[in-house]
Amino acid sequence: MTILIITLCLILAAVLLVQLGKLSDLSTKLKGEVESEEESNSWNANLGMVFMPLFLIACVASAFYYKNSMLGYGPHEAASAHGSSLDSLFNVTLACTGIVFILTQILLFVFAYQYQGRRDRKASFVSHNNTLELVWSIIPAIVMTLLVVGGLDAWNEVMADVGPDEDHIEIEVTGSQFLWYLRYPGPDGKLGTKNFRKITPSNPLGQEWTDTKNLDDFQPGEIVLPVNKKVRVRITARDVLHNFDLPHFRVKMDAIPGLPTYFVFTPTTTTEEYRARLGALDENDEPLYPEWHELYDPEDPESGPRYKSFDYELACAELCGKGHFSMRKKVRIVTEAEYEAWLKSPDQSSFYLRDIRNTDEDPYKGKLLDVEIKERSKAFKTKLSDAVKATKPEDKILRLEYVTFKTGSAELTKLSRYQLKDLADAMRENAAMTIELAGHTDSQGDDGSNLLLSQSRAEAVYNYLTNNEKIDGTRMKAAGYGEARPIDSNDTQEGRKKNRRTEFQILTY
Ligand SMILES: [Cu+2]
Repeated sequence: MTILIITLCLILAAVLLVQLGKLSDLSTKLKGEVESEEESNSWNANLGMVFMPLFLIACVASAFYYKNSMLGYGPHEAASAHGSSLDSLFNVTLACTGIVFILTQILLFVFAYQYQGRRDRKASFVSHNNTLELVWSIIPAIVMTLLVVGGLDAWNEVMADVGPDEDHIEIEVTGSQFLWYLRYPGPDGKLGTKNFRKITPSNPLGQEWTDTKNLDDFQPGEIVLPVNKKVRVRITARDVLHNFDLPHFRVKMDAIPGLPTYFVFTPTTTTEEYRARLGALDENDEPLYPEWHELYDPEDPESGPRYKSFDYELACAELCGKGHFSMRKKVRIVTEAEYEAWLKSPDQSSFYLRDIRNTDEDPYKGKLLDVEIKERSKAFKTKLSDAVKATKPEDKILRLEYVTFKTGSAELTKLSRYQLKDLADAMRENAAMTIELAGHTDSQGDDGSNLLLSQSRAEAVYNYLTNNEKIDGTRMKAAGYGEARPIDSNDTQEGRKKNRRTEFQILTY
C-alpha cells in the first residue's frame, strides 16, 4: 500500500514538474526572453544568499551536534601516549581547511549574487594579475609547508621504534581473510621465527618449531595489554592487504603480505577508566554523555547502560574482501597486576605445547623439553605444598607420575631423573620431612612376583635418592604393595596404566 502511494506521489510530482516547465515557457514567451532571464537570475542569486548561511550553519552545527561521537572530542580523548599529538595535528588541519572552506563558500555565493547577469552590465576581461597569482600561490604554499613539517614531526615521534635495551612488550598480529591471529612471546619475552612455507592448518602462522623461542609463544583470543607500558606490535599479513586499526589509541598501520610493519604505542587509559569516562556525570549528577547511558540492548532491561559494555576494538581498516567486517578483536587494557594474572591463566598456555607437542609435526617428539621440565617442577611444588597442608593421610600421598621403569624391570628410565630431582630438592628444602616410597603394580601376572617387582621398584627409587641425590636414607623407607592397592579398574588398559605407579607419602614434616 505504502509503495503504491509513494509511486502515485512520484508520478504526480513528475506531472507537476512538466506542467511548471510548460508554464515557464509560456511566461517567457509572454514577457520576452531577456526580461525573463534576468528575473530567473535574480531569483537564483537571492535563493543562493538564503541557502549559503543555512548550509554553513548546518555544517558547523552538525559538527558540534556529533562532536561527542568523534574521536578526539568529548569522552574520546586518545587512550595512548602519542594520540594527543595526532589529535592536535588533526585540529590544526581542520582549522586551516575549515577557514578556507567557509571563506570560499561565502565568496562563491556572494559573487553569484553580486555579479548576476543583467542587461546593463558587461563583464570585464582580465587576462592575468600577478599580485593575485602570487597571493594564492604563496599563502597555500606556506600553509602546506607548515602542515607537512608539523605532520612529519608527529610522524617521526609516532613511528619511533623502541631502543635496543628499552623495556617493552612485543606482540604480533597477522591479518588473514577474515580474522586476526595474535601471538604473544610467552615467558621468554621473545617471538620465535616464522616461515610461510611451514604454514599448515595446524600451524597457521608457519612457526619454526626448531626455534626454541617459538615453544612458549601463545595465541590468545583477545589483545590484553598492561596500562602505561610500551608495546611494539609486529604487523604482518598472510594473504592480502589488511590494516591494523586501534581507533581509540590512534594506531593504524597497513598489514602487508611479505613486508612486516610495526607500530609502537603506550596505552594510557585502562578499559575501566575509559568506561568511567563515558559514563561520567556532571556537577548536577546528570550524565555528561546521555547516549552512553542508554540500555546496551534496548530489548533487555538487564543489559545495563552502554558505557558499562564498552570495549576497545581492533578493526581491519582495509576493504580486504567480503568478510572484511568480521575482522574484529576485543582489546583490553588492564593494570599491571591484572595483566600478570592473565598471562598466568591456563588459557594463555603455549600453542606448541597444546597443539603441536608430540604430533608428527613436532621435531622434539619423544624428547623432554626444558619448558616441560620446568612446568612439571612447578606442578610438583604446588601438589607438594597442598599435600603438606592436608590433614588426612591419604591426601598426603603424591604420585610420581614421571618416574617410570623399563617394562617388567626395576630399572629406572632416563627421564625419571627430573622428577626425582624435584623430590630430592623438596627433601633438601624441608629438612624435617620423612617419606615412604611406595611401588604399585596392576593385577596382570601372579601376586608374588608383582609384590617383588613393586618392592624392588620402590627400592630403586630409594637407592637413586641416597646414591645420586645424597639424601639421608633414614628419612625414607621403601615399600612394595604389589597389586593390593589399585586406584582404578584393572579391567581396562587405561586403568591398569594408572595402577602401575610409584608414589610417596609424607610421614612427618
Ligand atoms: Cu582485513
